[in-house]
Amino acid sequence: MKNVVVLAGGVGGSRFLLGMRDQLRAQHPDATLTAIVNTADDLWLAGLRITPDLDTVLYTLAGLNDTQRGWGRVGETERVSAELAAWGIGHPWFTLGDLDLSASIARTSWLREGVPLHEVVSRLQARWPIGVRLLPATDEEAETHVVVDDPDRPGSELSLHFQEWWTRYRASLPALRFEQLGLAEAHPAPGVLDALAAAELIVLAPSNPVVSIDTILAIPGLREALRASPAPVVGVSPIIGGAVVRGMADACLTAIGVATDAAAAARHYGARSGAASGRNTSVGVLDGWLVDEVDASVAAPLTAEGIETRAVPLWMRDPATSAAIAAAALELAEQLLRDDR
Ligand code: FO1
Repeated sequence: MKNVVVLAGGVGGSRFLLGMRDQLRAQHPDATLTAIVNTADDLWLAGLRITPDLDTVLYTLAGLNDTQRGWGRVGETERVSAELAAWGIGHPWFTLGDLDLSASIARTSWLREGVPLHEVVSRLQARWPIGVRLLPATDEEAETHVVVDDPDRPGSELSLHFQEWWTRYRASLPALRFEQLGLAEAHPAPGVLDALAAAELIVLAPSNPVVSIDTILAIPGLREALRASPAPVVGVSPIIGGAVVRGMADACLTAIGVATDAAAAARHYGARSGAASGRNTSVGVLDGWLVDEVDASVAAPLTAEGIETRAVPLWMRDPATSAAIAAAALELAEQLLRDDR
């Protein structure tokens, strides 16, 4: 297994990437690991382009992330943020630390010079030997907005940027639908299609299926590239025992009519081939699926539908458990290749 490509969002994706990196270093030292990271959480704030999932992945792989807060840099201060707040710049519900701001200032400075996002990411990550090639899903802006009933004007709809829906309202306003503004004009970032074509394993990290993974697959050409890839596509359930591991995936899944359980998430991604039933056979991407042992009962039915499913411990408590999940994904991929799926 030499070329592994992981589609990932923020925190869950970062932890999984740590495990996959460790596992490949141990088992396949000549392997390359590429992360295609969600950019639909991104936003303009205080004149700066903020890219939360890319930053979370970069900081985590560099060992600089704040594990307590779940975002930003460890050892952070908020002197600039306090000054901006005094002038009413930015949002009180979206805190940017000083070190974190420096990355956004550098990013915005390059973007204003015409440097595309994938090159900005390459420059930012060059400071730390993280051992993973980071690619934004797209260089273009395709931000997730969440349409809700306007709490101040009953009967009318309000479109919120995902970050406001999540960090200000904690996803408490039921989402009527999700929209990715600018999606039709977006293209896979340079390197993304080549990485998928050269992959020997593609993994959907245990990130939010709706606002982190679907938002990557929705970019024109991305889903087709997965379906056309010769590599097995293995997903890791972000739902354990009917509950999300963290974040707001349950609120998101409910909003699109998908049950918050390990089987429904797999069927949402759909089987790429095999005796699949249900609505997703024409757009399905999955060959394999990992569920936690508490969800072992869904393995047989999903396998019968064309999604080879295994039950393994899925709680990423520490680097060792994350590496074990990565090992399980690699083993499942080997089996799928043997079965020539
Ligand atoms: N999440 C919060 O809940 N509150 C915040 O104030 C906040 C600030 C923030 C700043 C930079 C950044 O990269 C991420 C930040 N996040 C914050 C987390 C962010 O909402 C998540 O990383 C993802 O976008 C959602 O999973």
